Amino acid sequence: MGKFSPRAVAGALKKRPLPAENAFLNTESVVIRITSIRETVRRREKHGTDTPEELHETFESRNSMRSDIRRFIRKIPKAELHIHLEGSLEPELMFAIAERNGVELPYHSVAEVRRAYRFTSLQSFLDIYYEGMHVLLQERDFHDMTAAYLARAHADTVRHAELFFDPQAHTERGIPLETVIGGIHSARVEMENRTGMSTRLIPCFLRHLSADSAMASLEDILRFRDLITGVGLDSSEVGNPPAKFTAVFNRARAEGLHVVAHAGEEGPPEYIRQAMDLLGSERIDHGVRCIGDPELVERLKNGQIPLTVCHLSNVRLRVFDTMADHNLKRLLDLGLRVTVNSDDPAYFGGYLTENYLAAQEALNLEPDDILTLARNSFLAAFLAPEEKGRYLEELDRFVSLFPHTQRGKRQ
Ligand code: ES4
Ligand code: ZN
Repeated sequence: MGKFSPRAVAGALKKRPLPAENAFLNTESVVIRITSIRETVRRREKHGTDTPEELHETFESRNSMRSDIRRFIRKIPKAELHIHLEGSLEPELMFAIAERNGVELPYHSVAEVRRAYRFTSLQSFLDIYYEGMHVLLQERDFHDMTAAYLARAHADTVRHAELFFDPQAHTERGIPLETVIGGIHSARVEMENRTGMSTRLIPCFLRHLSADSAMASLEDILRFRDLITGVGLDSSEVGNPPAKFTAVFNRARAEGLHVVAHAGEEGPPEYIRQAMDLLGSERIDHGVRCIGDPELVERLKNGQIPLTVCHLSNVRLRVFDTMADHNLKRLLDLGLRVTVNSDDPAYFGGYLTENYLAAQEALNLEPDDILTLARNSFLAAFLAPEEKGRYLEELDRFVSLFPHTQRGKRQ
């Protein structure tokens, strides 16, 4: 008997009465409905459908099941650990800011902007991404961009977000770092007060620029040491190995900053090793190309080094041909500490719920996989143990409403 069969779910429900506090989650019928719809769809797929009525019913069932799963995904408490704030700048806001700043964009409409978002590689994206952020001039612009992202994240039940931004992309254009950090920080404080969510800031160094430029940027950043949790490394990966920035990251670690780095997105497994061995990277951003190196996979597993995976991004940047080809589920099944993240949601077509949903659909994730991903997101966060504990307890309370996700409860 499958774990989604009505009998299994009904039996579990009997043993464990559901707390009646959430309008969506508290009814037995919803859980049983997900189960029976899923069974029906599977049976139909196996044995085929014959009448148009049955086909229609299958279609309806699919839609209904999809909306139930979507709701489960949206509601589950989670953390986001890999989001570039500048990559959350939606075309609508880009236009509004451009207008108020008197900046001319090379596009006439939002639709034209979106049409330009067809990428063939990381670099083809980065060229457009750096161009897009040219509208950001005033503190208010950084504030509005950050507030818009955090409101969107809150709607996805993101309880904790660690926010990347690219100081050099702004200071190189003559925008002082206080303008950038001032805007981001005030939005953070406002949204934390309004929603109770927590946030952290992680400025990243642009690896296509020199190590000297990164070191100068670090000194600039250290003027705001109290507002910063860690540092990261992003931009054009191939040809700019982590080794180039060893001295910069030594200095950052000496300041007690956390360290992360993009590695193994387009670059080879060797870059992941360098990120850990030379930079002291505590998490690997992307890291999906580790799969070509079994020894490295073993090391990532044994050390439970978190990978902040962004599969919508990977498919849009052609790291994988299709979502069905993505190795997220494989990495998860190998026991790696995988997390799901949105990277540059305004450019890649989805925030966190869409990312989870895309993986669920293409890779057939079970509820327990979703739970593991959410749990991993808190375990991998740069939070004090008691803060982590608080979020994990909330997750446990959520889980207790779903008897068919027992495996996810304890790891
Ligand atoms: C990025 Cl997807 C990605 N990769 C590397 N650097 C980045 N900066 C913003 N998005
Ligand atoms: Zn990234």
